[in-house]
Amino acid sequence: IFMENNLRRAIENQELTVYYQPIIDIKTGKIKKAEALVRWEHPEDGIISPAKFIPLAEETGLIIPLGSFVLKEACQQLQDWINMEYHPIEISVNLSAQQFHKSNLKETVDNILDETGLNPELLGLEITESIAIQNVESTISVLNEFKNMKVKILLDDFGTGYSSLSYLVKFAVDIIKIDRSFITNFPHHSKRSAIVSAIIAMANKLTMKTVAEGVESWDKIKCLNEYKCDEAQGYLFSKPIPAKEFENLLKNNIEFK
Ligand code: G
Ligand code: G
Ligand code: MN
Ligand code: NA
Repeated sequence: IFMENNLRRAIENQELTVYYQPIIDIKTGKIKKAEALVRWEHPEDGIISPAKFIPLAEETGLIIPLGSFVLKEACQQLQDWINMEYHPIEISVNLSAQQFHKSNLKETVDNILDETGLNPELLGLEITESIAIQNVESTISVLNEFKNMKVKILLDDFGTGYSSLSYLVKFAVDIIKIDRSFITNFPHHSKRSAIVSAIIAMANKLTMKTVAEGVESWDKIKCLNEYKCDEAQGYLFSKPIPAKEFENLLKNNIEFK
């Protein structure tokens, strides 16, 4: 209860802030997207990781206002960067199960796009396989609504859930994010390399794009490029950083090469 009230207050007092992690176009080395990742700037305890408060937010329903805050903040931030005519990018925002299945998410997203003026094609929503399979019928219909709106869908942490590959046909997914666990030890671990190359080949055949998560070294980039992976994200390029720092990367038209 103590923590719950603290989190409630944090949302009201605007102690939540959004960090951004670059997602790189492997071919050009340029920034292609920013993933929005929430942080709690606690007045005494400093920065608190979402891993510590997202589960609580989900249990208490606070994830609905929290999630709307992150969506609005990320869309507004990207529109600001577009207005400043920085190197153009897209944004992606993580969703939780409740937001996806139990709130009027389409209306929320519609309103935020309206208020911020952001082009829907520049917004991506990240859902995990476990969110998607919680209610397959609901997932199919929500994803089709976003497809009609031209909002992109990213399947996060791909390969760690229990979903059947047949869902890739049923669900209107645009981008597969290959989970960090497959990228760690890759390309030296031959079984992991086989899985990574197979996921990328499958995605390409399904005309989906791929993002490799958790990339921490250049040898991985070289190999991912050979496998025809489109984009990469990880500490090799940057950890999640505050908006102002991210803005400097855009301003300087940074190329990671
Ligand atoms: O950024 P970090 O590695 O600390 O994130 C930890 C976890 O919290 C990740 O699984 C990430 O997807 C999740 N997370 C970060 N920001 C958000 C958010 O705005 N909404 C939801 N639902 N999850 C988030
Ligand atoms: O679950 P999700 O993919 O949304 O989690 C994203 C989180 O993964 C980021 O918030 C970040 O803290 C973490 N992350 C991003 N890149 C790396 C990386 O290269 N190595 C590690 N260990 N974690 C990363
Ligand atoms: Mn994510
Ligand atoms: Na992930």
